[in-house]
Formats: sequence, structure tokens, C-alpha cells
Amino acid sequence: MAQAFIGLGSNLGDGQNNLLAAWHRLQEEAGRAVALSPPFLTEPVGMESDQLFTNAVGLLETRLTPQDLLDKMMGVEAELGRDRQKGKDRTVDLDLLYYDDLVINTASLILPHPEIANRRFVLAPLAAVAPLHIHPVLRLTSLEMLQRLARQTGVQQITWEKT
Ligand code: PH2
Ligand code: MG
Ligand code: MG
Repeated sequence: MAQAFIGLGSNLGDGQNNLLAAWHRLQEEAGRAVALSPPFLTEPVGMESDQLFTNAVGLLETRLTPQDLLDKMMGVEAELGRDRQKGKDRTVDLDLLYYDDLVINTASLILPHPEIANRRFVLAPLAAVAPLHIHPVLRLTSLEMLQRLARQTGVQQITWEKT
């Protein structure tokens, strides 16, 4: 069994509903949920939008290979109405952050996800579920990476409204 950390984001429609729907579908399609962070309300980074994001990070135990997991994730995005055009508001975006300690760089998949250490909207929920998890390339914990971005603003922890 592998442990996969997945970043979830939505800035179109009901963000919490979209993230929870995606998380439930991933459990049906891809593995067993070990943990899901609280949701965070975050300002869009690197794109033009007035729609705040809801972001979370989940930990999934899976028997799928990284590529098969990625395919399932893209299937769930499509099911939930994701328009894959770059820079567009999205109902749900699922990013594979880590797959065990695997380090790979292929045309379809880079692991660890190359932006983890630069994004507070990823690190805040990641540090909530796995503060001491070590980035296999940078050799820093989630908490250490988050502390390095302490000056990046626009990330607010909220709570799941539904159970
Ligand atoms: N995802 C992006 C680009 N910018 N900003 C926030 N706050 N949250 C995201 O999930 C996000 C983003 C590309 O996937
Ligand atoms: Mg993505
Ligand atoms: Mg993304």
C-alpha cells in the first residue's frame, strides 16, 4: 500500500461541497481515506480571479500506481465539471503532492509536486494533517516549509460545515 497526499482546491460553486464530493469519489475509486485536513479559505495565487479558493489536503492509502491514481483523479475532476483550461476558475482541482517518497519527473507526472514549498494554500492544510512529514527532496518537514512562508498572507483556516 502506498500513501498519497492529495491537494484539493475549488473556487467555483460551493467549495466545501465540491471538495467533499471529490474526496468521497476518490475513496470509492482509489483507496482508503486516512486523514482530511480542515478547509482553508485562500486568495487565488498566480491567476486572475475574484473567487476565493477553498483548499484542503487529504491522505489516501492506495494500491494504485501513481499514474493510475492520477488518471482516477482526473476522472473525478471531469465528473465534477472541471474545465481544464489554465487560469480558469475550477469546481475542483486535485493535485498529487506526494506518493510515498517517490521522486519522479516524467511528461505526465512530477513528484513531489514542484510547487509544494512555495504555496501556503498547500502547506497550511498539509501541516494540519502531517506536520512532521518530510519532503523527500528538500528534507524539510511540512511545518518547516510553512514557517518559511509565514509572511505569505491570504490563508484562513475555517471548519467543515457538513459532516
Ligand atoms: N490553484 C492553482 C492556482 N492558484 N490559488 C489558491 N489559493 N488555491 C489553489 O488551489 C490554486 C491557486 C492552480 O491549480
Ligand atoms: Mg491540478
Ligand atoms: Mg493545482
